[in-house]
Amino acid sequence: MKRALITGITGQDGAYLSQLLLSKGYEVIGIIRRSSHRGVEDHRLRWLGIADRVTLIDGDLADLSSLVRVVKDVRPDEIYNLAAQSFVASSWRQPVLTGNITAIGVTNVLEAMRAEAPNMRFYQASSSEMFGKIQEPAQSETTPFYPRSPYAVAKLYGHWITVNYRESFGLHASSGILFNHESPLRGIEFVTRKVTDSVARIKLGLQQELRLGNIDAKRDWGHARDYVEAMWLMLQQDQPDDYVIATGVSTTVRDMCRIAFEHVGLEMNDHVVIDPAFYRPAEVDVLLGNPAKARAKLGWAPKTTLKEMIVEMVEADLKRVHASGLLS
Ligand code: NAP
Ligand code: G4F
Repeated sequence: MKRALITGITGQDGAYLSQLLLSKGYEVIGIIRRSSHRGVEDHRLRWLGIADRVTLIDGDLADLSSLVRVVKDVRPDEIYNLAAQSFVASSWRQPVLTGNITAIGVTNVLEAMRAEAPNMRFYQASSSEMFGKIQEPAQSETTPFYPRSPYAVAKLYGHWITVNYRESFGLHASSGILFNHESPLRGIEFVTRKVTDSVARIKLGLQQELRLGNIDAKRDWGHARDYVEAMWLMLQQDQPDDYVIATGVSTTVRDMCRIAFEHVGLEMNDHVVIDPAFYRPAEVDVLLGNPAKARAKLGWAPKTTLKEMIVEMVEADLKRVHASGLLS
């Protein structure tokens, strides 16, 4: 039985990756940071019905000693580094924390691995945000980076330190440059989930308006369930490498939002209010990935269209609101 260690197991991707690895017969261990709200952090694992099939161990990406201890105790075959301060908008308000976790945290995990288990395989969660002010119309592994937020700057550090440890120490360390991926388990602060949750509430009469920022921004959106499969495939290759994971289709926030409202028979213009409070100090106007390398070398392709995913998210949020008891 293979053993996987996942940092960020309580997040969206950590939950779907756990589900995938369990289905492949892995033993799954995750790092969970200390909180005074014990018992609620594993809500995504519970949503997927797998909370009692994974083991959670205390640790924090900011604390090298905790990572060394966990790697030494667990001795995993594969480590997936998904933990991060991952919300771009927060990274301007908490730039130092973002750097400490999203950038230096990667070195901490790599150092724990180098010291305790240099033969394990490592996955780094890099991001299309690193392309920022895009230098080519469709971004691939060879497109130059131009980060536009403290988050993207931190991710760029995490990306290059992964490449550096691979080249310096011969580690099997791969980096997935993943474009935006969403699901019913997406955090409520990200735009797709903010939209689908609001659409459900508006449909059920609990809310009237939805306040958004720049709805002309374009993103290449895929489903998290499809994207975690690419993470796993990267670590099954003989040689470590870097891969862009995307759909190759870019859509405006406006059009994504329209799909969600239309699914419940509502007109978005009756409810959406543009609020400058949600504009960012520097915006990434458009992202469009070229996943040709992943298709050719990993045999990976996305399975879910944007429309299918948004409908799944709206339906899940309608169920959640019903179950919350707010309607009674
Ligand atoms: P997410 O839902 O925000 O999950 C982030 C995870 O990191 C959570 O489990 C969180 O724990 C954990 N974490 C945060 N700070 C930590 C710390 N100091 N020590 C240990 N754990 C910590 O993010 P996601 O959407 O699943 O994304 C997974 C990774 O892929 C992230 O690195 C993200 O930046 C990257 N990425 C995401 C996308 C995307 O579109 N989703 C695209 C490209 C790259 P708590 O539950 O305690 O908060
Ligand atoms: O959903 P978002 O917050 O995602 P963003 O900034 O693209 O970052 C996500 O994807 C990255 C991969 O490219 C990840 F690395 C990162 O961790 C995260 O998962 O915003 C998407 C777009 C932006 O252009 C934003 O300005 O939507 C625009 N937007 C418009 N109104 C809004 C809103 N975003 C949010 N969160 N909330 C709004 O009200």
